[in-house]
Amino acid sequence: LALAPVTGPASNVDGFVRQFLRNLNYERGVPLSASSPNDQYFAFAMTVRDYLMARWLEDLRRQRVTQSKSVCYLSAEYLLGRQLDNNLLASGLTDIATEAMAQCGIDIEELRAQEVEPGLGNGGLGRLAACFIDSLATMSVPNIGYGIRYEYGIFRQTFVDGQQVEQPDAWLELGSPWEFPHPEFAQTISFGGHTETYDDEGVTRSRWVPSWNVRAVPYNYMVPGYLNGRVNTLRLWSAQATNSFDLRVFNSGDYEEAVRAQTYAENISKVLYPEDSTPQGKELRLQQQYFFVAASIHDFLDHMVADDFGLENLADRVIFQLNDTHPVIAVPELMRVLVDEKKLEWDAAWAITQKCFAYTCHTLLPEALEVWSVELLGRLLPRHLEIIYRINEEFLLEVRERFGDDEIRLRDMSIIGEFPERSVRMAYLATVAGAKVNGVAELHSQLLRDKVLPDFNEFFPGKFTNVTNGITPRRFIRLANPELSELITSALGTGWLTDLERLRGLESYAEDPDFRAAFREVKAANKRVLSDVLRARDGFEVSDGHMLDVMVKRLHEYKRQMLKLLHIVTVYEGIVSGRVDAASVQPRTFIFGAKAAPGYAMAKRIIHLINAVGSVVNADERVQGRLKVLFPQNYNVTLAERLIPAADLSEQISLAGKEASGTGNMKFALNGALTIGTDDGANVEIRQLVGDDNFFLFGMAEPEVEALWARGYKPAEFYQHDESLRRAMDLIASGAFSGGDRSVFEPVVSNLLYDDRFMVLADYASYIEAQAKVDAAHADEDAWTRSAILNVARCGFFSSDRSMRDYIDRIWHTPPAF
Ligand code: 26W
Repeated sequence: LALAPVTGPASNVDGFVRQFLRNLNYERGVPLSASSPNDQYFAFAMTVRDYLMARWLEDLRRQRVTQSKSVCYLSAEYLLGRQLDNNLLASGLTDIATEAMAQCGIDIEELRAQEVEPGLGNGGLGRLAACFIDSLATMSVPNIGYGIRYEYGIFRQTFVDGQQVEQPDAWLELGSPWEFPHPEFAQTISFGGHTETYDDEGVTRSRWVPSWNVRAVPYNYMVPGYLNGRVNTLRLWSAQATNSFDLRVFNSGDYEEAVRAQTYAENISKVLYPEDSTPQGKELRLQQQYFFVAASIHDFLDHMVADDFGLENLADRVIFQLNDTHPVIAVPELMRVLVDEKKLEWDAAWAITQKCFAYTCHTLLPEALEVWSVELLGRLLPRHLEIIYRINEEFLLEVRERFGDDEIRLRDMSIIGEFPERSVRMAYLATVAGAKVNGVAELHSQLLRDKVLPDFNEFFPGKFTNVTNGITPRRFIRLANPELSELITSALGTGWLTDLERLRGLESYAEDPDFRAAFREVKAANKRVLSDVLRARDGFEVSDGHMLDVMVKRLHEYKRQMLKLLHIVTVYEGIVSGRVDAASVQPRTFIFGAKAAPGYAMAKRIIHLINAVGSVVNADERVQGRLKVLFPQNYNVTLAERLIPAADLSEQISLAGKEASGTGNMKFALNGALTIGTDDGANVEIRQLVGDDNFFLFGMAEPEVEALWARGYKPAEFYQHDESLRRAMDLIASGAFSGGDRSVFEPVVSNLLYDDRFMVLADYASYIEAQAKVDAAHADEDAWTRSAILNVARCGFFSSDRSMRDYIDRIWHTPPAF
């Protein structure tokens, strides 16, 4: 990879200082002497931005001029994390900027702390999108990421008496130096109304007569590649009321009603829905989805496709990658544009559409598969509903041709479901329309093919494929773990950050005692950094010499934070009951990080219980120095970057067959934590790569889960037959963690005993046994470090650069460079 020459206004310390002061004076309107940390942060960020600007403009121009194939990534979420350090790293300016700030007498750490991370996503899916655009820029693949500029991102989580309370995330309150509004490229997006047919020179055509519209204003964000001088674009849409919007109401003299209508339009990009996995079927959510995909498609067609570019060849110019079902309404929108506006024949339009889309599925939970009621879809997007009906009709005709009048199969495969209400199955629509459909880890893709969509797999041979997820090593190794990065570079030289398989070279170092000592020192240093962060942020004290056992991810029953908690209660109960000698227990600090969807009552009870167990355990002298439970509030990307490099043990304990992939699992392994995990998602591939000796496997595999369900799962039987489990559950039920009040956590206990959809009790014994192995392994410091190094050495596969290569080879077929 060629290092881009450092040129431009800020390419040396003097230049950086001058440009910084200029920005402070002319963009912020303050002298250095009177500037606030926020002013300084802005001027600093603008200086980095200025440096990247020429490249950005050039790459935008090139994307238009060359007319080579672009990847349009359509995603309702981008969980970006802080931008400043990433953009400094990508531009190679870190040292220059640090020195420049020192010369100005400014503490660069204070500037970093000013940035509020753009939390425009819920979890895995949104963070994956952010990793992918980083990799595409680094690999010089022309790409536009399209999404929504939510005014409020994922809520800020606080705990009040141990219970989650949500607060709005006003990330734009002080503005953002990274965004560029382009009102001149606004699109008008319509909704509602009715459809009609009309005579177009002897041809009967349909058209949509909408009843209201909003303006979609694009905001551009730079996506710089790592030291390659490329800058791609992330384009997020913001909703604004149109002037014409309520002319009628204004004219009727109802000023207040008109202003209310304005608010209605602007609500569309107001807030990110915090549900991750259970769609609520809310009208505003469908408005968000259509709003951003319609704006994106029109934007691309209007500004990126040359006038003389034949639409029949559109697939040579673009692939729209659908990040889960959230953007799938793009399919009937492109059909509407081609048929109603460009006046193509239906079959020609459908042939184009089927080549321009590909669909990634990110879940296996049936309740997470989005459906929209026909009533709602028809009211908001009547023409799109007609188009969906026609797509379905023609699809079912083909199915009938192939399989005969198999009514059950036809009903099962129909894009329109009939129960409990007539609705559009978005995953089916995406599957029928997409050139390819992929899952996000080998196991997930296999289950998708064989269990979720088997009829479609049979009908469309070759359509289903896998691309295992990945993570960007720039953010999650280089930025999050500078000490480890330096150690790796000292062993392997540079180059590994863009060719992560080179980490293999570390295997031999696992046998080198000096390297192991240095590796341990890195971990220890990262723990000290984390300790400082948690002290400042949450008032926590992290004890020295503890194993850090970390479980960070969304709170969901399938991920089984309850299983982790039962382990903690088991160890605690063992010590306080006197059956286990405290001195024999390996000192451990358990760290949780998790947000619960605001409407997910059971998840919120589990958060409450984690905090309750933490308060009791941390205050109990009998386990002092041995056990500690920490639950910092508001887990986000910024905190993840501190927690992961400090972790010893990574908890990946979902019920087999439920976690599509997981990406936190990859981040931990690449930062030298060992995994305790089930045979689920990408854990399977991690274990294959690192080897059984370097991974703590437990629990049922997916076929066993299936078999137990088939036999009839009775969780109470596990409770009755396992004394240790009984003691732990009884302790929770006794009110020991709720001041003697047995009612507080009764629903959690009952749920486990009588329902336990995710088979926590069935996997408990196996988990406890695996945790005993963890204790034993951790007692041998050298062997543990050896395993940790091998985890790093063998996980290069999980770079999102590799994921992008797989998408290019298997799905996009885009040329590798501009
Ligand atoms: C409200 C509807 C809804 C439904 C599903 C919202 C969000 C979703 C997402 C698909 C949930 C999600 O983030 N899935 C995660 O995607 C990651 C990236 O592929 C995977 O690593 C995780 O296993 C998967 O849970």
